[in-house]
Amino acid sequence: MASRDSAGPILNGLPTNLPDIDAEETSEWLESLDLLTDEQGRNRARYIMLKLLERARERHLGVPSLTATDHVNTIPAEAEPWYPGDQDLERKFRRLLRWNAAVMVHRAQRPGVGVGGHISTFASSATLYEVGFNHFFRGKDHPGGGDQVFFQGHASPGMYARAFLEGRLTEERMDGFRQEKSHLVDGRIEALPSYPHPRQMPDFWEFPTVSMGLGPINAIWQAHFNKYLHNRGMKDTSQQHVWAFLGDGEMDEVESRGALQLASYEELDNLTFVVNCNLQRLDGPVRGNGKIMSELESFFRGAGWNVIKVVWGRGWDPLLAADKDGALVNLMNTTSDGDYQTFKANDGAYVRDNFFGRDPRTAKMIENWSEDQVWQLTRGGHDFRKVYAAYDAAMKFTGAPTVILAHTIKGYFLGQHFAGRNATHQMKKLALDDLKQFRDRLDMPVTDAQLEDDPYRPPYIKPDENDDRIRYAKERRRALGGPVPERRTAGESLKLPEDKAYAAVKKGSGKQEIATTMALVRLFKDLLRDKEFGAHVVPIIPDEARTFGMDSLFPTIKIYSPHGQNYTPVDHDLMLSYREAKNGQIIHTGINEAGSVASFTAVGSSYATHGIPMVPVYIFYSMFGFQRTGDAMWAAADQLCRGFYIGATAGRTTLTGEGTQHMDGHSPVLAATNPAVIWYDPAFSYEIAHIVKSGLERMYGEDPEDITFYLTVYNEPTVQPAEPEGVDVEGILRGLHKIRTGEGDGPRVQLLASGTGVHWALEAADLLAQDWGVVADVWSVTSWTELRREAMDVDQRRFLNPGDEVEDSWLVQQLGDTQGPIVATSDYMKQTQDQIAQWLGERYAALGADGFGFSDTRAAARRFFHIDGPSMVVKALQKLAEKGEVDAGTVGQAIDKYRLLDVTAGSSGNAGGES
Ligand SMILES: Cc1ncc(C[n+]2csc(CCOP(=O)(O)OP(=O)(O)O)c2C)c(N)n1
Ligand SMILES: [Mg+2]
Repeated sequence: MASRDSAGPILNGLPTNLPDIDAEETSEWLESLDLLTDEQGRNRARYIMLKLLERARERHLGVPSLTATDHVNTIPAEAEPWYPGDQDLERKFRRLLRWNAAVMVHRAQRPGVGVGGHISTFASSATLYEVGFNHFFRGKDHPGGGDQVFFQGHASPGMYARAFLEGRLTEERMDGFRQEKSHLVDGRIEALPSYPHPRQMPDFWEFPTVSMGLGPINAIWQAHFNKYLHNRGMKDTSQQHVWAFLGDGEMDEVESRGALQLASYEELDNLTFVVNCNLQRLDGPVRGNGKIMSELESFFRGAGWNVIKVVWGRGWDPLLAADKDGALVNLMNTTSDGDYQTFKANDGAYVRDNFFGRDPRTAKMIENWSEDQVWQLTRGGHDFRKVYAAYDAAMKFTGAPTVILAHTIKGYFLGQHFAGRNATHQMKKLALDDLKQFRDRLDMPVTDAQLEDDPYRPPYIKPDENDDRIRYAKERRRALGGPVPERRTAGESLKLPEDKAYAAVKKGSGKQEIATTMALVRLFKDLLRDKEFGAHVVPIIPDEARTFGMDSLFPTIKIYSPHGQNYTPVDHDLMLSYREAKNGQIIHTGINEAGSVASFTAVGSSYATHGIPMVPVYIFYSMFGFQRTGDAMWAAADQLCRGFYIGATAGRTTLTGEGTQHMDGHSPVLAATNPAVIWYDPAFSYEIAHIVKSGLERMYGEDPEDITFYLTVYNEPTVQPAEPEGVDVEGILRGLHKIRTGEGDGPRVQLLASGTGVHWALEAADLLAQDWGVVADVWSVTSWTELRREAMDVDQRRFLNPGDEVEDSWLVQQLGDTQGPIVATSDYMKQTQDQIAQWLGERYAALGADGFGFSDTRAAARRFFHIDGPSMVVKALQKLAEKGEVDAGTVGQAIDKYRLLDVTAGSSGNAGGES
């Protein structure tokens, strides 16, 4: 195998094994390069080589692209645009922001409160944000529609400080930072959440970003969704831009990088990432021995992004212009991030000695400079002109997304104890001396006495409305369409489908056996046909449409692709041909659950971000839902998303043969931890119809709730019964309804089951009657979790309001007066069924599929876990025997009769179904 060296000088290199068809010509070219290098120096030769590469790319010669450039600004000083702002007022306003942001966090550390916050992150990114606020970010009233800005979570104090100065937040609220329930002023809560949390502050924050990595991927899918709405003709989003402000440490999250290729493939030029490269994360340097900016540059460029580096402030421009032989650039290129950080934690003398002093030519450049002058050389991310030039270029770039890599200092402006220190991220307050220096640096009208009087409460500084700085800032926002961030919810309403859309599914499947997955897909097909409503449904499918029988949707509603379909699909002559279209309705995300949830998040919050309610229906392989992307689903809940999660191929035993990493017996337990997720585990198609209808009414009806519905559906084909006359719709929706009343005399039991387990309970009821003379009522539990939540709520109300009459929960109303033991089962771990145990006392016994799944037949797997029909029978007999209602010997007889310990004797379950 060829070693890297022998593969040629350029990595992933030139094809060295090509024959040389004109050796003489080749050697002439090589000679002239040698000559140039010898006579004009390496720097000149390098320049020529780079120019040649540039030309070669222009001429499409197929040479490898350069992914890294020198550690200097991408936009040269002479190409910078004119700066349109009032620099002086903007600088003074930034100072007010710096002060108030730090003071808010500092005051939250006052004795007895001590709730913390972050100071250094915003200190490093204030200029990055302010150039955006003054010149780019569009508010909701802008004629082109508003921008969507993802703020770095830990920079929230800066956003609050701005809202405070703009008059959007009061001083009381600032003082309630991170005391969301306890900061009362005249009996009212006056508080602010720690980070961007739309659920806690729904008229302000739009995007929860503080779980690092979710901001970047969600921003990409938000930009994707904006184009989707546009290409489908649902909204003109051509003027709306998505901005994502990210940390350089955050870029190590897989979610931060894992969707970059999608953004370039889809040509998301409506998206700009701004990575705040302060070279530090929480504990210390991001790449002490390396260079995060160069690494990210290569990475993004390799993924097809437009990359703009903002490395140095304008003070460096004359030095770089004078750097004829490249000594300064060489120093810049070869200094590691760890050293850059240390420079800014020291002083001008240190920088002179340890940076410029490393080469006599660079030392000479600044020989007559004072230490202060050296110290004043800033990084690009703190120079509003450089930042403006980058944003301006990003906005004008078409055909690809842009990333701006901005070099900054963590803790900038906060003084020696903060700037560049490893601990700076976690420093939540300023010592008295630091406060005084900070005040001096910012020129704040605060006296020593004020600070000394109560060092925990340095005053906020808010000039009145007529102050030039405030007027300017507010005028800029007015011109750009109003405040940012702002979340609005008053949008258009959705006309829900009429009852007839549900009729076919309620009729059942006749003699045909169909799985509940299929029933659900049929229902959504019918809903899609609704003229007005149908267009609002957005099926989100990772690479599993065929598994779920959704390929039949391809030819009708088509797969969204901004490029359309420029090839002839291999199956073009088939009815179910693979169809992509620019106005396609299906979002096919590829094998990409993280991307799917990001897409769900953008679609499911469209009612707010775009004022257009859209209904995401994200259908996924059950196992790869809540456990793989649970955190993103939590963030979707924070973002007040609405829509349907469909966990298909659900259950620990139902997906035959797929084995332990596919057979999901626990997602409902995970989903139960998310308060915004309403889980249903329907057994029959008519239940699905009522649940989906209720979901649409609750999420998109007159008085919409900020919830998501989660349905688990199975791939086991069974006959779907028609909806029974007088079906208990309330019971279906509240979590429990009786589907069979046992006839005759004899000891009585109650059998509870959900999803595909309902068939086992029906089997058990038959066996109990036939073999043991026991009468069983059978209940379909559509939601163990909802039963529990309601029962807990009743308990809580009784606990806190002891005198009040509180109605029993549905669970107790339905089961409280029934007769006999209660035996429960499902295709999930026992904890699922145990959710209702505490209200049913010793009557209750649950079976469950605990442990890892495995590959086998359904009947064998159900027997192995002892959750099947015969296991229910034995459990019921045992409970009856405990009460003396059947003879104690029957339990052993039943175990023998059904060969309960023999997995080959299982009888519960069909074969077949897609997986
Ligand atoms: C998923 C996740 N893991 C860990 C954290 C904790 N955390 C908060 S901020 C931070 C460091 C951030 O560093 P960076 O992204 O470079 O941002 P900076 O503050 O330097 O701008 C960490 C680890 C988190 N918020 N989310
Ligand atoms: Mg950082």
